[in-house]
Amino acid sequence: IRRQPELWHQTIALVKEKREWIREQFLDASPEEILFTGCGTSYYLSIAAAAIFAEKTGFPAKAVPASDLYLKPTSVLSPRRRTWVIGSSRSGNTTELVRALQTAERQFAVPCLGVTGNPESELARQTTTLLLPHIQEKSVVMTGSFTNLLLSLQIITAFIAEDERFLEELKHLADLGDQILAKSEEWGRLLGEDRTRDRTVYLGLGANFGLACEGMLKLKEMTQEVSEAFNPMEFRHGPISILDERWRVVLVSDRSLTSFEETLVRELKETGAEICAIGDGVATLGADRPLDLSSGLSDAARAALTVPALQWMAFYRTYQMGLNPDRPRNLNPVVLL
Ligand code: F1P
Repeated sequence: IRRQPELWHQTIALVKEKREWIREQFLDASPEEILFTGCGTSYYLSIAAAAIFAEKTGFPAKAVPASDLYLKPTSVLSPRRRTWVIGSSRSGNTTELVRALQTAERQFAVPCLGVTGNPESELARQTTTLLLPHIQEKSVVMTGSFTNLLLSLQIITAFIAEDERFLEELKHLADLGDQILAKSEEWGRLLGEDRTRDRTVYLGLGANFGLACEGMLKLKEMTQEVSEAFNPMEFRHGPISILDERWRVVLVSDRSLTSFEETLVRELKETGAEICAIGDGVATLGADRPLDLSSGLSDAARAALTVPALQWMAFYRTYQMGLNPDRPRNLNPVVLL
C-alpha cells in the first residue's frame, strides 16, 4: 500500500512514452463506444475508468464484468456500433478476461487493448497490450495494482481527450501521494481498529461507485466481514433499511454533489449508523469521521488518491482480528476456470 506514490510516478513515465502508440490504437479501432472490462478489482477499476473516460472524451463508455463479455457477448456488444474493448488484469491470466478478449476479437472482430502487469501472461501473448511490469504484487489481494491500472486508464483518457490539464493533474497526484498516504493511514488505522461497528457500506456515484466497490471488496476479502457498495442516491431507495448502530457508512464524496451529500449525511445519521466521508472539502458535510484529502484536484483526477484510505482501513482491521491480510481464505491470486 505504502509504495503506491513511487509506482504512480513510474506508471506516468511509462504510459507517457506510449502516447503515440495509444493514439494509433484508438484511431485504428475508430470506436463509437468503449467497453472497459476485467474481473473483481480489475472490474471495479474499469467502472471508475469508464465513467471518467465518458466524461472527459464525450464517447459512450461503460464497464462490464469480463464474464458478461465472454459468456453473453451479444448482451454487451452491439453490431450497430464499433466498439473498442479495454481489458485490465494484474495477472493477465484470469480466464474470464482472457477468453472475453478472445471472444471479442475472434468472433466479433472487435479490437481490444489489454493492460496488465505481467509480460509473460496469456493476455500479453494474445492481445495488443500495454505492459506495466512494476505493478506486480506478492499479495493475493490487489492494492497498488488497482490504483496503478486505474491511473494508466486515466492517462489513456487524457491522451484521447487531448486534455493536457487533466494530464498535469495526474502528475500532481503522484507528487501529493506520500503526504496523502500518511494522512490516509492514520484515518484508516483508527477506523479499522475500531470494531464497535462490524458491518460497512461504501457509497459512491459515477466513477466513485467503482471506488466504493473496491472499498467493499478490500474489507470483504481481508476480513470476511459484511460489506456492501451502492450508489448513494440508490441506497435511499430500499437498502437504507438495513442501517442501524451496527453499521458504518463510508461515503466517497464528489465535490459537485455537496448539497445532496449534506442532506444524505443528515438522513443517514438518523439511522444510528456511523458516517465517514472521504474526499476534498468533506469536513463540512457533517460526517462523524471525515477524511479531508484537501488535494485541490478535480474529482476525475483524485480517484486513485481516495483508495489508499480504504485499503488501510481493511488492512488494520485484519491485523486487529489476527488474520493475514495477504492471504484471504478461499481466494487465489489468479482465478481460473
Ligand atoms: C482479479 C482478481 C482480484 C482478486 C484476487 C484474484 O485478477 O480476481 O480481483 O482480488 O486478487 O484476482 P486480475 O485479473 O486483475 O489478475
